[in-house]
Amino acid sequence: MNRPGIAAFFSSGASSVAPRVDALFWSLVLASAVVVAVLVLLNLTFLIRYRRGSPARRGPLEVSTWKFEATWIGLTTVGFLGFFFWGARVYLDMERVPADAYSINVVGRQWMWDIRHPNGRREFDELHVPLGRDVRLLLSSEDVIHSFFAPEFRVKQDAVPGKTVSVWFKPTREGVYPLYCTQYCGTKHSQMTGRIVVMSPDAYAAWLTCGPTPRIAERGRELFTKYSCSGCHDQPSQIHAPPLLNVYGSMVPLQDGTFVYAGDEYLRDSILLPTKQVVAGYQPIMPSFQGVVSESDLLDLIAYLKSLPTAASAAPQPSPAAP
Ligand code: HEC
Ligand SMILES: [Cu+2]
Repeated sequence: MNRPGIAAFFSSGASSVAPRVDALFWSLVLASAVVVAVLVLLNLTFLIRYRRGSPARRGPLEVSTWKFEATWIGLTTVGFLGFFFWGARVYLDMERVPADAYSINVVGRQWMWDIRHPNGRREFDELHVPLGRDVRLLLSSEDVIHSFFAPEFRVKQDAVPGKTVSVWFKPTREGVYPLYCTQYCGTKHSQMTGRIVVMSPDAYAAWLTCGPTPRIAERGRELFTKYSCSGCHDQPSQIHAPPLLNVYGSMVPLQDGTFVYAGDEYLRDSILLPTKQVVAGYQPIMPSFQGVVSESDLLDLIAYLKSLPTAASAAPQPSPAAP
């Protein structure tokens, strides 16, 4: 599985975006091949026609060529700009995560992929996903830069310490597919491989509940006390800090008059970089927990914050079983 041959290069992929990426890729290859062929043919023709001693005419041209030149320049410009807009479209669709996507946390660590499903089920170097569902991966790293590469899904994204990035894909074929780390990340980088298992939604729902599911929200609550978040945030408190109910999924007013959507990235930033976005009406007194909480504790803390009554709980995330 981890040794794709030349066949993988021509594989039709296993995600909704794969055929679109492939169509663009092969069209670019074809267009480049046509350009190369034209250039090589013209070169050969001229080499032969104007070789030394040939009787070909070498004087100034007597016919006007501007129409020919304008057409040539015009058509190629429009053609290649077409590729630009086509590529931009595919790229933007890959970048924009659908709002109701199913979120799974993926942490890169020397040298493994540590994966957590919404109910707390955890797995290493293996990622189970439901078929036909928009799956969003919240990627982060605990140490160095890793890169999540799932070629059959046409997904490749760096996992950078200190921030979370989202990628998404929609699996279209059941099966087992390779997963790699494509950023040199130390001695055992080459062994940082895994598998992505695409299952039917029913099988996925069953798989999700059959393993051990630690109560991450409860662990998060303990950590909330351990890191003394509760000292400031639990009401009543001597310190003026926002109560964290109804935060997740809401629009938070900031000191500079703007609003920010409180998703996973915002919660993470609030804990690691509290001064980046200061909530309106509060002083920036919250200490940064960068380097204090581990990536794993951070995910549990976030899980706890998300388990509190939230603005989003009015419109709950669809269950993984629902297609
Ligand atoms: C010294 C008191 C203090 C401690 C300790 C503290 N916070 Fe805060 N926190 C604040 C204050 C004040 C704000 C509002 C100002 C700001 O945004 O920085 C805030 C903002 C937040 C926000 C954004 C809230 C919103 O309404 O958008 C989150 C989330 C958060 N804290 C989580 C935590 C977590 C988790 C911990 C423990 C790891 C923690 N805080 C520890 C004082 C604290
Ligand atoms: Cu790596």
